[in-house]
Amino acid sequence: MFSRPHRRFNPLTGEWVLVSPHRTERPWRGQEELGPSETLPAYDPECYLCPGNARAGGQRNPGYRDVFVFDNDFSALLGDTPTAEFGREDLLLARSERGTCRVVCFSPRHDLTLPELDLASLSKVIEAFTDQYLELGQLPWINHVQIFENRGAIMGASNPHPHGQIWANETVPEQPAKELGACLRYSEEKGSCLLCDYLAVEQAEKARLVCENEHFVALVPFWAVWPFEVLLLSRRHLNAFPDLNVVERNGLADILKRLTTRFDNLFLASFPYSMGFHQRPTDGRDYPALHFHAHFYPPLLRSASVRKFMVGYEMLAEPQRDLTPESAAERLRDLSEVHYKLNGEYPA
Ligand code: H2U
Ligand code: ZN
Repeated sequence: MFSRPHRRFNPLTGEWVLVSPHRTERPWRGQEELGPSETLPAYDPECYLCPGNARAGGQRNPGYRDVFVFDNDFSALLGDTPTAEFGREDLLLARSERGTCRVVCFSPRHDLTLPELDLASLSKVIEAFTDQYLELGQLPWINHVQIFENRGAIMGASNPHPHGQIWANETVPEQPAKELGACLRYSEEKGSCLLCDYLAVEQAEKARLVCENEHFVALVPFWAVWPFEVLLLSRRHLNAFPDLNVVERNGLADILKRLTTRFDNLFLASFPYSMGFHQRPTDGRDYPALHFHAHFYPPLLRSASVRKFMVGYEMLAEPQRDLTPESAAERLRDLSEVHYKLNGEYPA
C-alpha cells in the first residue's frame, strides 16, 4: 500500500498528509551540491550576540564564557500589556496577550553550530533551558514556555552565531495546545500515553528510527510533513526539562549532537531547521498525559540548495510529500556521526 498514493494521519495534531511515493521511485542519484563555503571567525566584532559586543538596543553583552540569556530587544510579547478583549458577534475576536521573549546564546564562539559544540557545552545549554523554563514558568501570568531554535538563513535566522529563543506567554499557543488536547483524549480513552505507545510501535517496526541512546530516540514520524522531519522522544515518560535527571540531560546533549551531525552530513552543509521542545504548560496544573519531546522541521529536500516549499495544494488543501518517511529515516540512519568538517569533507 505504501508504494501508492496514500494519506497518513498525525494523531498529535489530527491532521492528514498526502504521500506520493511513486514520484520518487526513480533511484536516488546521490547528487550533493555543496552549501555556502563561508568560513566564520570565532569572534565577529559586528555580531550582536558575540561576547562584549553592543546590541541593537544599546545594551552590551557581558564577556560570557558558556551560555548567555538576555531579554529580546525586539520582543514579540510584552509583560506590561493590559488585559483587554474585543469581540463582535464572534467574527471579529481579539484578546490581549502578555508574555516575554528571550534569546539564548549557546556558546561564546561565533563559528560553532549545535553539532560542533562539545557535550559539556550542550549540557550547559540544556541546563539553561531548564532554568529558563522554571524561572519564566513560575511567573503567575506565564502559562506556556516555548523553547526553540531557528537555524540557518533559509529559516529566517538573522545571525549564524549559535542561539535559540524562548517565547513565554499567557496562553498555550496553537500547536502545543492541539498536541496536548490529543494526548489528553488519548490517555482518557486508552489509559496510557500516546507518545509512549507510539515509541513502542516505532521500536518494534524499526523502519523510521534514526538514532538512539539509553534515554532518547530520534525518528522520522510516520506522519512527517517535512522531508527529513524528526521527532525526538524521551524513553522515560517525562513532562518537562526539570524532570530530566543528570544522566538524561547528558543523554539529551548526546542525541542532539548526533542527530544534528547526521543532518549536516546529509548534504555536507550546515543543515537548516526550526526545532523546539514541547513540555507541560506552566499554569500550575499537572499534565501527566504530556510526553516531553522535540520536533525538528528542516526544509531541505534534495541538496543544500533545493528546499521543499509548502505551496499550491499544500496551502490550499493539505501537506504533501514524495519521499516516504521510511526512506528519509533510512538515509539519515546510513550517515556517519562524525561531522563532515572533521572528516576532511569541508566544502572547498
Ligand atoms: P533569529 O536569528 O532567529 O532572528 O533570532 C535572533 C533574535 O535576536 C531576534 O528575535 C533578537 C531578534 O529580535 N535581537 C536582539 O534581541 N537584539 C539585537 O541586538 C539584535 C537581534
Ligand atoms: Zn557572534
